[in-house]
Amino acid sequence: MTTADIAKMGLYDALLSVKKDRVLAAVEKARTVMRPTEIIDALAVGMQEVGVRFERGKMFLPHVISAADAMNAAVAVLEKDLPRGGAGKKLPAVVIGTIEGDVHDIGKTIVSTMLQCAGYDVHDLGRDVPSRAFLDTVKQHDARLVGMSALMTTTMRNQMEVIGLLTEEGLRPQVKVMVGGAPATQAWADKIGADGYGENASIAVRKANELLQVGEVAQ
Ligand code: HCB
Repeated sequence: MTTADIAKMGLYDALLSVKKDRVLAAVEKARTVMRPTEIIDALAVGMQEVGVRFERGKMFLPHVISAADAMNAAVAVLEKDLPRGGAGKKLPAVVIGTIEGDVHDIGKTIVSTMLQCAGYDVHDLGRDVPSRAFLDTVKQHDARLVGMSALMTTTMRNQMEVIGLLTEEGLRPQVKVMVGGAPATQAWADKIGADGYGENASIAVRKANELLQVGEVAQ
């Protein structure tokens, strides 16, 4: 087992302890052997396990809230270490948000932060965003990509609604759409006519680069 594997396990265990100080200490250790994006992805795996345990009744809402708080604190610490891209380059405007009816924003915020670090002009609309607000912001900033997050099976259909609005307004050819959030899959993206699916934040940045034909930034 490599030191990076040990650090990864430490991050996972710390997140499942739902203790912010343990998570931040594990992040400090991991920083010496892992890239910031790898640390964020490892914490996201831990957060998904928190979800599984919550579903099985092995963790309760206060645990989920504490884990979410620890995750956000870790991302805030790591933000300054994230590779900055686009030096001298002006990357296109991107609109991102969590879809209407859905308040889950941890994953969306990670993707938003990493897109900003990659040099995109990110317009983060936050959570519980009405479908029309995505469209209006695309028009206002001449955005080239919409990133939508949905964490619930009951809200993910709103991603389809936003695609419908972009199509109605004739914007679909020039505006790429990327979906994400735990229930999303490539099959879902294909079904609703999205251009891409971001399984995690690193993949989402790579997918945005690919869709917008932007050169990669080292991660
Ligand atoms: Co919440 N919740 N929750 N929750 N919650 C889920 C999502 C359930 C699956 C848990 C369960 O019951 N099994 C479930 C949804 C079930 C369903 O599908 N119908 C659920 C429920 C039901 C609810 C409430 C309704 C509970 C209640 O009040 N009874 C309520 C929601 C109210 C509402 O939205 N209207 C609720 C509330 C909460 C909080 C507030 C306690 C908290 C959210 C805090 C916050 O986000 N600020 C919370 C959390 C934390 C979860 C779980 C445990 C974790 C979600 C998470 O943060 N994952 C989740 C369980 C699960 O997901 N299995 C549970 C970690 C992040 C890093 O992963 O997938 O979001 P991610 O993001 C990835 C990836 O998808 C991708 O990159 C990210 C980074 O790697 N990505 C994108 C994300 N967005 C992208 C966009 C792109 O364009 C591209 C890539």
